[in-house]
Amino acid sequence: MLEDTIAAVSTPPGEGGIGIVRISGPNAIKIGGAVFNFNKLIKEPQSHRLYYGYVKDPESGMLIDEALITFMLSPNTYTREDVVEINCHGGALPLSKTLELVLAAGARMAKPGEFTQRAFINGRIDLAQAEAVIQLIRAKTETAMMLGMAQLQGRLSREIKEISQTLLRLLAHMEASIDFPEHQDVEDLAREQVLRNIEPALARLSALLETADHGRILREGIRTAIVGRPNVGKSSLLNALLKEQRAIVTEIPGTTRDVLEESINLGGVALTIIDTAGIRETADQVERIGVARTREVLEKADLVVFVLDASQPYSSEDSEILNAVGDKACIVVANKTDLLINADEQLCSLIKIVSPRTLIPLSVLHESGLEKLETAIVDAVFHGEAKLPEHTMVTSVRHKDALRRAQQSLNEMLGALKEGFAIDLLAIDLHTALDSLGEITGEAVSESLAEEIFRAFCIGK
Ligand SMILES: Nc1nc2c(ncn2[C@@H]2O[C@H](COP(=O)(O)OP(=O)(O)OP(=O)(O)O)[C@@H](O)[C@H]2O)c(=O)[nH]1
Ligand SMILES: [Mg+2]
Repeated sequence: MLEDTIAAVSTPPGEGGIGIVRISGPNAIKIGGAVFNFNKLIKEPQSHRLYYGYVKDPESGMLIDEALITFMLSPNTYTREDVVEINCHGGALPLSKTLELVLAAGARMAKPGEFTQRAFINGRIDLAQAEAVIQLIRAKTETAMMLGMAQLQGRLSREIKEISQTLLRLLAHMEASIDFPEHQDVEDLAREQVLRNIEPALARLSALLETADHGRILREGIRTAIVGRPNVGKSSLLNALLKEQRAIVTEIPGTTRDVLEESINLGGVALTIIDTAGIRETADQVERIGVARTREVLEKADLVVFVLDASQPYSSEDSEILNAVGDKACIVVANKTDLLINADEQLCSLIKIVSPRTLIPLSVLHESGLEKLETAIVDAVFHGEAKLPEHTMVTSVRHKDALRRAQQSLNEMLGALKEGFAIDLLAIDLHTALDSLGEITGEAVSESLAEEIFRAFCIGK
């Protein structure tokens, strides 16, 4: 696969000052040279220098674009292969025509993420670092960007490698005692080494795992679902948080029939707010589907904002919704407080009903209480401390899953050790744990999984 040369437009579609065609592989230099006319005589272009000239069709001699070209020799390149970048004008035609010429000259169209995949295969970055590239590209807040950058620099990978090193040393002890079964002292030493070193390794794993939910939320945002009966003001609340008239608001119950999703930046944390169809028993088919979707959203949410109409009595429908929320983190909003005549008393009784959940009185109409709600949202998820990433953080569900499996294998090994199981059985658990950790950095990852990860990239990356 690495024997062919790949090419793609590496800048986003649309018009821009420049657009870049990137070529990588053994024939990159030759192909780049074939489609380019230097404006003065250049015998041997130097690596990592920018040259001025024209993209030219080698067959017809037609000039396509005025451009800059860079030849970058292996190994100091993005992919570690020879790389050529042609900076064209950023328009659809100059770029697609230039790419066409490059393909005609012998390159193959790159698949999504294939440049980064080559950087991984050629050992410039590991899998966790490759994933960090997508994180960085998709970051919606500065915090998410910082997390991506830390992972790209290899912070998580180093931590994982250190833990793996410890485990590998233990494995060596175990294998020595398997090889010399007649030496009881070798086995005793192995058991003692495992006992002494496994707890610290487990502690490091749990410390990483503890950062996982926090890390994912910092990266992807808090998924906050707004739920409640029809007409209580859910869509009005979404619009107020977004500060734009995104969702349709009417006095007709059942206005929202589908799920709406929007992002805002709340003090450096991305908040994905999801407006849902009001939950109620209904004969209307469209609305029923909407309600079913609401229930799905509820399951995946990190946080639920349950909206009540404070001017209406708390009903059995309300309590049914609260039951559906279950033990998810939940903030209750008492909306339409502007309609209350005896506000204190009415709110007091609501507070009792929804306790121990926090109740935030609100009037979307009068725009009062919104700031309190925003603070409560961040508090609910971060328990008062939206910490910025100082230490290594796990931000991906894939990594979390692998860490948990490693932890499980080590715990099983520890249990077996204490029960006096044979050392070769313990070694199996240790191997499994090492494999799980290797999935994070990509040392022990299946080809299909790696493919899947890179498919999530855009073309040209
Ligand atoms: N008095 C008052 N009316 C409000 C307030 N917030 C919303 N409303 C009104 O309540 C009605 C329903 O608002 P929506 O935001 O559409 O309610 P919803 O919960 O999204 O309703 P469905 O989509 O039907 O489930 C509209 O007429 C709003 O103008 C408020 O704070 N005070
Ligand atoms: Mg609505």
